[in-house]
Amino acid sequence: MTIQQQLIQLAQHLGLADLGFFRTDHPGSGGLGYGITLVARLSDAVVEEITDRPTHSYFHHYRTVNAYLDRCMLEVGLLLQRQGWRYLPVGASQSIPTPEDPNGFHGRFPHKQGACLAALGVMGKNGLFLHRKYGPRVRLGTVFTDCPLVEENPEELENRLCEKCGRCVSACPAHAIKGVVYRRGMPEFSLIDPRLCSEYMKRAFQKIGRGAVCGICMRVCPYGTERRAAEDPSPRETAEEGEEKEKEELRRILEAFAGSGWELLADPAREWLAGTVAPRKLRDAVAAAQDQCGGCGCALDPLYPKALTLLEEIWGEKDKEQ
Ligand code: B12
Ligand code: SF4
Ligand code: SF4
Repeated sequence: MTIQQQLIQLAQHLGLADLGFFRTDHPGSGGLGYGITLVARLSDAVVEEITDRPTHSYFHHYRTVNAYLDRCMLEVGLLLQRQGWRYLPVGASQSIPTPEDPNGFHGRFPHKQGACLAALGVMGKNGLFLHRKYGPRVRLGTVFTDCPLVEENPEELENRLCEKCGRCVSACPAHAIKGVVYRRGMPEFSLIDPRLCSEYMKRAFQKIGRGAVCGICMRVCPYGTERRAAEDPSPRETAEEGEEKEKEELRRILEAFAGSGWELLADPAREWLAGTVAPRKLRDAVAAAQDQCGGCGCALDPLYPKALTLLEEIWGEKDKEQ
């Protein structure tokens, strides 16, 4: 298994929603040259309780997810280090004041930039990174390394939804969102005024989130929720097309499993293809096979994590409903 496959497997094991790879010469990268973006999904239930103010639950969730991301970045880094590479994690939510920016409106590296370069999504008018599937309801992390990783999605994605929308602009109580659609190469803070946002949070939400959170511009954004039902095919394809492709890919993997001659895996895969096995049973069989054979270097190795992800993506929600 390549190191990149191991990283993807680790990310799945840790419960991350997505992982991306990019090259960079940003000064924050410590000259290491490669970046890994980690994406953690926020709870829809928590985000949807945000109204014209954040909630205590959101503030707690924000802190928990930051700690979780910091932990995941460490695990990713330790895996790289065990194999002889250097790693440098960027604090999930650390602002670093400098003489040029005493307010600390910058981190060591803006995670959003890495996430865009890894083509995991796009920048929104709200100044947030919109994940291609989950919209702005994600938090991000970045690990730099000198391990030469392959960029999987060198093309940056396009955002067409913001052009027709402006919900975040009207919802922002601080009038901090300028209403501009992001274009590559724009100067910093072309999208939002960080001072208006920060001062408003500190003034209005001191007793809820110690002035560190708000999230209204994330709550109201339809990207990743209503986008799937809308006509806009950005960033890549409609949800239906995406699901069809995922099903087709899963079918090909299961055909490989069915032809493996390994009972543990071949039997449930064959039953799946014949439509006679429950998603949960197949998932358990693939996970057991991965435990027993994963990492042995055979052709099935990279297929286990892929199959588990596809099963989760296609059947995860439906399975939970059962
Ligand atoms: C400082 C900071 C703030 C400041 C400044 C906000 C800002 N927009 O930078 C303040 C206090 C205002 C703030 C507020 C909030 N924040 Co804040 N904040 C940060 C922090 C610590 C640093 C951001 C930074 O360095 N900004 C510098 C500016 C210049 O960069 P940028 O705006 O991020 O990105 C620009 C470029 O990177 C460019 N870009 C995109 N692709 C490319 C490619 C290339 C090649 C180049 C050159 C540029 C480029 O596009 C952007 C627009 O100019 C990050 C954590 C981190 N290290 O990233 C969290 C972070 C940005 N915050 C986050 C969040 C969620 C919030 C809030 C909703 C508060 C909350 N948690 O409830 C609000 C939202 C405000 C808003 N609408 O943007 C999340 C965003 C998640 C997401 N989905 O995008 C982050 C990433 C934390 C995390 N770990 O997830 N925050
Ligand atoms: S609310 Fe609308 S305009 Fe704002 S970021 Fe989301 S899609 Fe774009
Ligand atoms: S976090 Fe709140 S104050 Fe800041 S830009 Fe978003 S809606 Fe406006």
